[in-house]
Amino acid sequence: MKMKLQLLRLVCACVPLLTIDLHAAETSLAATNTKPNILVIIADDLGYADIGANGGKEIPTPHIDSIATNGVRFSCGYVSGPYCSPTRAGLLTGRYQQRFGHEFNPGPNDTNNLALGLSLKERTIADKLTDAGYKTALVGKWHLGHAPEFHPTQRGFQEYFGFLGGAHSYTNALTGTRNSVQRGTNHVDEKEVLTHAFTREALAFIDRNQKNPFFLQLAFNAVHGPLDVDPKYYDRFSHITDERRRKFAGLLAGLDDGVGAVLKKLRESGLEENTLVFFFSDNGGPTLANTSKNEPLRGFKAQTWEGGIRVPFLAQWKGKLPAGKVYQQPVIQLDIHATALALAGVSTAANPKLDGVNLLPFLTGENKGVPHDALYWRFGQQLAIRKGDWKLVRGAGSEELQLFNLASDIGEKTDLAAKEPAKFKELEADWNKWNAELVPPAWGPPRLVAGGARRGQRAQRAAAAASVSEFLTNTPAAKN
Ligand SMILES: [Ca+2]
Repeated sequence: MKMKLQLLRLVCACVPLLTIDLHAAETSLAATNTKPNILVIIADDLGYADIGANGGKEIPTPHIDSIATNGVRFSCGYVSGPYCSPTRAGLLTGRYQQRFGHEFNPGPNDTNNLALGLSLKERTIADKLTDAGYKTALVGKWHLGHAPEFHPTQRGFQEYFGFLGGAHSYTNALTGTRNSVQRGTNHVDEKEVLTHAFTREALAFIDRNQKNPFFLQLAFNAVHGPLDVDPKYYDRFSHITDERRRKFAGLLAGLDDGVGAVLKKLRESGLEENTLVFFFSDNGGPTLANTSKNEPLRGFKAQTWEGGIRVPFLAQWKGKLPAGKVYQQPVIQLDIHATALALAGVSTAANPKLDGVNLLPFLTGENKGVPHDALYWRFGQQLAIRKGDWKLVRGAGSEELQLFNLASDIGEKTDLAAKEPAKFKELEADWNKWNAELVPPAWGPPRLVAGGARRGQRAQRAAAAASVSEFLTNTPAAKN
């Protein structure tokens, strides 16, 4: 751009009549080129230890890991919901989703109630970035409502290619169902393996938007079940004897290759230095259901133990963020919303107040403080607060509030509630104060214990359902 402006100045200096046009040209260039692109890549049900950057060894993830090498790895990157839809509601609004009742999934696939979806009172990041002049697109999973008014194209996304439910086959397009693949609002008969189709669509979107700022939410459904993997990827892992693990490996490798293709596209398009990339998983791994790994964290998806809420979380922005940095202060996916708005020059002062913060000053070292005094969770009867190294939690399968010091006990094994009563009371009071700002869930829990649960899923669904059924007779508002 600098060269173009210099050329324009030179031309205008020679031809005075063009002076007025110079201003217009500069304004136009500034409008089109100064706002960075924002690419948010979401993995589904990917556990903390599933990526090489977080210590995973069995299944190579070189492309996902490259984001950490070229940018920042968040060792304490969290999501505000321990499963799919709540986390996406938090990302899109930048606010704890329990503030507007989005505590549970609105349903799994095409069987859910049409009345349920992301509150129409909330403005999404795509709404806001559209207003700021961005081209916006969602490629992949939505899971924020099936009714026409909840459709991504009604929620700020100018383009949409994906499915509306919470899960989808990779190899069977479910054509003719409410959960079939759509382009815009048109159902399409997708023939390609879904991970590759999403990659293809992301590449095409970037190709179409070389000259204007864009926001792309690339929400892969990998590595969520079903484990109906592309045979070519399944064949890569003949050394893995466990059949389900082998299929999972194929799904993860497909995801990793998709991420690699998109990163390569940015690089080859000359957009790497003008694009902030985030990568995170929408919740921790459901270890029994899909063989994902959360070690050394305790618990799994649908739990407020670390294994349900601490996830792979990476960012890169060539030339703007340090490369190879490990950022250890707790951050949360709500921050992606606030960071994107800051990049786009959108004021965050307007109501409703965001819970996320702009991470850039913390990552560059400009701000030596911490992004959050505390982070909070509520998921039915389960709850948690993390403040500094301390975590107060009532996790799945536990009746009691327990206190852990994550700096010395990342696996949440040694309850310090009795030893540290002052810290316990402090965190309890903080959580109660936050909880008083929330509303009751706008809808009840999904049918977590559904017929036909596959091996491994039954136990996890039962654990989640137990916490949910407790919640129904004992709401947090009543209890606290
Ligand atoms: Ca998920």
